Amino acid sequence: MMEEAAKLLARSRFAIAFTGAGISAESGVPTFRGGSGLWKKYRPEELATPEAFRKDPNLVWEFYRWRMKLIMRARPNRAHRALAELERMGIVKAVITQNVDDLHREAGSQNVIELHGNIFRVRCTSCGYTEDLKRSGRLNEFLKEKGLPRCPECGSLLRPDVVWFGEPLPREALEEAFRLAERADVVLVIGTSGVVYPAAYIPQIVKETGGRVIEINPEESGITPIADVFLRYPAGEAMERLME
Ligand code: BJW
Ligand code: ZN
Repeated sequence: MMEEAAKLLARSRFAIAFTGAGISAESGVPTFRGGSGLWKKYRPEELATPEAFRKDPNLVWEFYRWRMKLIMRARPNRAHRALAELERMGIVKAVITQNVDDLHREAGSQNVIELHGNIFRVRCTSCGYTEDLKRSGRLNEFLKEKGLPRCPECGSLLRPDVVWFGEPLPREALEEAFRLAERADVVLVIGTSGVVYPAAYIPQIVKETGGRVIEINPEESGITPIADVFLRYPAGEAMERLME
């Protein structure tokens, strides 16, 4: 199985990666679904919605500040690093991620497409103001502040610049991801339950346009039925063995 996957990758002309929360699990970032995916008494899916934010912005901001602190301390793991290495080798052309944690870029991947935004960016709920808190150097200050964050331009509520259920994905990122999927002859799907759309179309498009699907996940997922090779391992171990 491992040899077959390695062969597919080595012989590919245009391989891409499609990643989800599972690739960051070994960095200590909790996944959304399954055993450990609980925060207080809420399921993350109940908090990642515009309705939850309208009803109780304090609760939603408390959740996101907690996640920002956790993710801030997280470091890329050997799976993130292996993907960056595969890009440097010219094998993987792009990483399409559903993650908001920035760990692919920190690991050295250059061509990263973020489908669900980035947790270190905030944006205004009424005007066009956005801020990248890592770049502006205000992340620590922001996390210390109590109460609801306000827009410095217009005073309205700020929100995390991530995509919640029922919201459209960033158009350019989604179009680029679909273009890449149509071109790809191999997609390496790592650590996603494959149930959230339209992101989950990415491996399906690769498959339908004649490409191969390699999946890495310790559990079966929504992608497993279309996987040509299913490597049932945690991401770090599978990527390390694949690189040998
Ligand atoms: C390991 C591991 C280890 C563990 N190694 N692996 C078509 C059909 C059905 C429904 C829909 C559809 N189209 C749209 C919908 C509705 C909805 C949807 O998909 N619902 C389904 C759930 C039923 N989609 C939307 O609402 C999307 N928007 C949309 O469609 O808009 C339409 C529109 C157009 C025009 C105007 C208006 C609207 C938006 C979806 C946004 C998702 N947002 C979130 C939160 C992001 C912010 C944040 O981080 O807080 O994105 S939800 C959450 O799920 C997050 C993730 O990116 C996403 C996917 O989760 P992921 O990454 O797969 O994680 P898990 O936890 O599910 O799985 C982890 C996996 O790792 C597991 O398989 C483990 O086994 C594995 N694992 N350890 C490797 N060590
Ligand atoms: Zn504003």
